[in-house]
Amino acid sequence: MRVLRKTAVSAAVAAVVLAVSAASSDASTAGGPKGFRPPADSLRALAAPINLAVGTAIIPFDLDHPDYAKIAGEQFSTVTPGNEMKWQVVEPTRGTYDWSGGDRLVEFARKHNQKVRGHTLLWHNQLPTWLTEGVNNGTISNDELRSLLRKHIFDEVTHFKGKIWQWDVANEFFTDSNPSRINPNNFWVAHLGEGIIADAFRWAHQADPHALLFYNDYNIAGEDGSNAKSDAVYAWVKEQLKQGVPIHGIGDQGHLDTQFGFPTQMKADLQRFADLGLKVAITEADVRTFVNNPTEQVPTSNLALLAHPYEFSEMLKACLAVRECLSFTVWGFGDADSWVPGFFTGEGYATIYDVNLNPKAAYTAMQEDLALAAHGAPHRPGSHHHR
Ligand code: 9MR
Repeated sequence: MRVLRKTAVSAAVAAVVLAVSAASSDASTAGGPKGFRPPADSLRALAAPINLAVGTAIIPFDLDHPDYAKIAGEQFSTVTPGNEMKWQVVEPTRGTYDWSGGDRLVEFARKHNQKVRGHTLLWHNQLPTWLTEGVNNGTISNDELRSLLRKHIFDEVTHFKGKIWQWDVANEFFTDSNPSRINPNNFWVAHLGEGIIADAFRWAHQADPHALLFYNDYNIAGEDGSNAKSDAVYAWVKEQLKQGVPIHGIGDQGHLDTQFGFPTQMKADLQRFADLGLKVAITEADVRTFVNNPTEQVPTSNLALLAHPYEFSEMLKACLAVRECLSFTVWGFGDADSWVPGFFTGEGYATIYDVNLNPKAAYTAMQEDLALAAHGAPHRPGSHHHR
């Protein structure tokens, strides 16, 4: 069945692509400024008619590699720096900023008519050593830590002001427990209290009132099975909104693993955030599975091979079904560069292109879903019964 469906839809993709290519260069709305036009069958072009941004994290930061840069530019309408806007990278030495990576990404995005997701201002990971050491050895007091954070957020958001579409202001504050709650042992919470999250949003909003400010986390769209983490974030964000905290969106990272099955309430969870008046986004999509050989990235079973495109497709469809879902971003697009094998022993195959940057079945599934979402299925001629 799956195979038949795929064949039929592939024909639909082809038909749409022909129609789009035949149209005049006006189709460049899908594309970009003069001189740059993405292919009609690219993910970004297929998603353009419904105004969904399809994105990728730029990991590795390989914008000089022609094959890599070609895919990054042609397929995606939004980009996220994998690491280049994190505090550790932008202020490796206290008081000395290095914006070079972030600036480079912003320039790449401008050339390719892409929007930028800024990532991330307040997180417990990838902090500069001078900061964590200073806090741990007592030379940086909590008061000073607070003013350092305020300065970090103001300086960074101001530096990129007007160039960032969505900022992941705060990242990964909730526990993976049932019930879930803001982690009291989180570096920021332990030193400055839970209210620091709201302050971060207020500071970011003051620095760039036009950027959309997101709370970003993993397993907050049902991936934990119990929905406990989603419930906790939902209750928290509802309260923040009541207090007037400038939070505009919730990002579900979307790091899935085929061994757990697809989280069927993803769409409902995204929708209930949207019903609070928030935008939503899938911000770091990938689907890992068990692999035979980490360097070859070949799944161990047929089931895994089938589950992989299925889960990408279901996740994309959950976003497509929710009007307020603005963007669907994958966390890197090539298996050779994914973070997964380094973090999950024995797992991999998590992205939509293989180790040689050839598109996988998950890529095709996304093309098909986007084509259907944007253009519908071809109309059938009426059937006449002959007696
Ligand atoms: O992809 C990032 C990788 O290069 C870094 O080594 C890692 C450090 O923790 O962070 C990765 O990105 C993370 C993102 O910033 C937040 N969500 C989880 C991502 C994968 O670990």
